[in-house]
Amino acid sequence: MTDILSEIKNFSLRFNQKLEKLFEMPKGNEKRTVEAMKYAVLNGGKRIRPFLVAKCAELFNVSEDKAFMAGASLEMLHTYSLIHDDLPAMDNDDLRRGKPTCHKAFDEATAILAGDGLLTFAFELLADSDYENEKKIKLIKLLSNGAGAFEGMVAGQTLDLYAESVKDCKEPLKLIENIEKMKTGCLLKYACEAGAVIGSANDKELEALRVFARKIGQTFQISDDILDAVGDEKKVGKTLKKDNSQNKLTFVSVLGLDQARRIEEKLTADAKEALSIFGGKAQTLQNLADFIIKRDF
Ligand code: GRG
Repeated sequence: MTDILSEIKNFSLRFNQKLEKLFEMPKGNEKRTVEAMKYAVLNGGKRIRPFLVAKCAELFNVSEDKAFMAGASLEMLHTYSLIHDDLPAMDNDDLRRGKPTCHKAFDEATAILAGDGLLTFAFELLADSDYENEKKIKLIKLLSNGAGAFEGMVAGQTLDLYAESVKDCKEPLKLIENIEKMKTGCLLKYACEAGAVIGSANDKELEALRVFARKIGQTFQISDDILDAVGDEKKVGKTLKKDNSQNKLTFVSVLGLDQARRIEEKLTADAKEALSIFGGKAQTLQNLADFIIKRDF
């Protein structure tokens, strides 16, 4: 656990140094939005998604440097979703990554623009990257699909908003599983797919990584719900116990804490098993699966 934690932290240090260099500050007043984008992106964050891209790519002997641009563009997109999720019209949060949310540090209009800017920047980075054209197009297609409103993250967020108004839901577990699959799972799936695309994985390898992603996506959301219920606000860096006070459907409210923990353990075992075709090369990814359920932030 400590090994994987320090591996992720060391990765983040290298990643953040390169990430910062991607922001060129405009000279005019338009720089305010770019400052807000930079504030939100460089404001902490575990960097799990770019770490996943890099480690999946490493299975195919692709260097961390080569995987960087796919990870960076994903982190831009992920941060846009956090900025917009924190807005008063959505979750209305004051704290993100232990610091004031983007709309608190700047203002609401700037935070909306910063999210828009990051979403667009993600695709610009991929378009400008030095991956071969065929891979670039695949990455752009997969990312837009995973982030989008038809079956991706925006679709999941839409269902989540709708779920808040559903009274007496008949199949709550099905509903939250579906929300999680799109809202949280799609970007984690993309992270694994991106590593596979960069590494020219074959169909069997791509499928194994997709199964792994699905399982860790579920554990990621369950652990997020557990942290909301019983986590330490200082460590997690955001306002906790909101789910309960808002009567939200979550894995903890539907299954109870013990059952949620049992399911997480089974999913983690399945995630690790999915990687068996890669042998010892997948050890770090298997450790990451363990980290996701044991994390306290
Ligand atoms: C606003 C279009 C739109 C989408 C929002 C990201 C998201 C969708 C909602 C955030 C709410 C939430 C708690 C989602 C569950 C899991 C999740 C995505 C947590 C945040 O990701 P971490 O823990 O965050 O990787 P860091 O800060 O480490 O990057």
